Amino acid sequence: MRIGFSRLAQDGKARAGVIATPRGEVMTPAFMPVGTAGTVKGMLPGSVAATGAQIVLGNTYHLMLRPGAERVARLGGLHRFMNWQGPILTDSGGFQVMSLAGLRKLTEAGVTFRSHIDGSKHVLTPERSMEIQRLLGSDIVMCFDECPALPASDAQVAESMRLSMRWAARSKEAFGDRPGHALFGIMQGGVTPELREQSAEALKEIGFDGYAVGGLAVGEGQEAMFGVLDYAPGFLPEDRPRYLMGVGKPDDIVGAVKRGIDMMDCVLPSRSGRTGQAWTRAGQVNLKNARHADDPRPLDEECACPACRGYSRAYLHHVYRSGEMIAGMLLTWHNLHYYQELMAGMRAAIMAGRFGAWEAEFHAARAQGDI
Ligand code: PRF
Ligand code: ZN
Repeated sequence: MRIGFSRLAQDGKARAGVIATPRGEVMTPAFMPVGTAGTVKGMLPGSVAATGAQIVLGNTYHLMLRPGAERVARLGGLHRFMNWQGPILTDSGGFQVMSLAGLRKLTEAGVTFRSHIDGSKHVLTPERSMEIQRLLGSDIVMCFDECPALPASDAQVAESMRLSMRWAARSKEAFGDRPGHALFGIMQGGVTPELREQSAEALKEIGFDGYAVGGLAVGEGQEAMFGVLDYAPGFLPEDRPRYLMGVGKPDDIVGAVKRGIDMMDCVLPSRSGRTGQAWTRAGQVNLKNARHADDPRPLDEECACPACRGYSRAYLHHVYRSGEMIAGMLLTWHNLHYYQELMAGMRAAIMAGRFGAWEAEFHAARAQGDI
């Protein structure tokens, strides 16, 4: 079976659809929780699914260093290893090498770098990244790309984009023909329309199952990001999923979907859950704050997640302050639940042709402040 994408409805530029994979369907717009090292931190796979997530993300960079891709393959692949039977998308490692690794050397061939864990030396190329993602058993494989660190000159962004497009062609060649598995290209080009268009043209020429917008949410700010998203998705084929990598806060996600993005991933809901931050209809709530110490109310009266159904703000504050593991577990669950509710709300609104009204309600609830 080929991985397919069906568009079910469109409202303005916002799209609702479904990605069909041999491991199950993914309704879009979709938010993918990040399971970097073979776990969505603090959550059992069944709990991740209970929040409504239908696909999780894994990372080539982390898994190649520890426990190693060949070892995961010997143990039956990543789905079996982490006990997540739904679809998995893996990032290719290029972005994480540039942001996490120690000493690194970039050449036409690929990147040589030192592990952030033990300083050991490794090489990633488009070919090796495809091999690792195959060993992991990834359902949606990402091209090996380079995302230039900011600040970068126009010439650097252009040169980096062209390198990423040569690597995209090598990724496609190395990926080969693997029915049941998809390969996504990654658009680069910074905040320059001409470079974004050239990148999209190069990717379309090669031909991919889906197309990602990379190189955003790297410090340019929401206004600049939305500026690119006003035109960049329009350069990509309408009949393939569009994935915005590493985004974002709830209002970033809503703005991206409004501009034609179908998939997103971000560590924010899980990472901020571990640091005492909750995301709600009314915006961000900091459970560290002493004002919650005597508050018997749930985090959000209207939320159906276990943290809100079973516990008070006072309890969440207490366990966070006490350094108890359950604090991160409950807040991660709530945050992932909230993110999935957000996606479901947008999906239903797009299907009903009322995305504009839904968006107005989303912003109005946040403007009211604390709940
Ligand atoms: N490329 C890859 N992964 C990514 C990015 C990218 O540009 C980003 C940028 N926000 C996040 N993750 N391969
Ligand atoms: Zn909740």
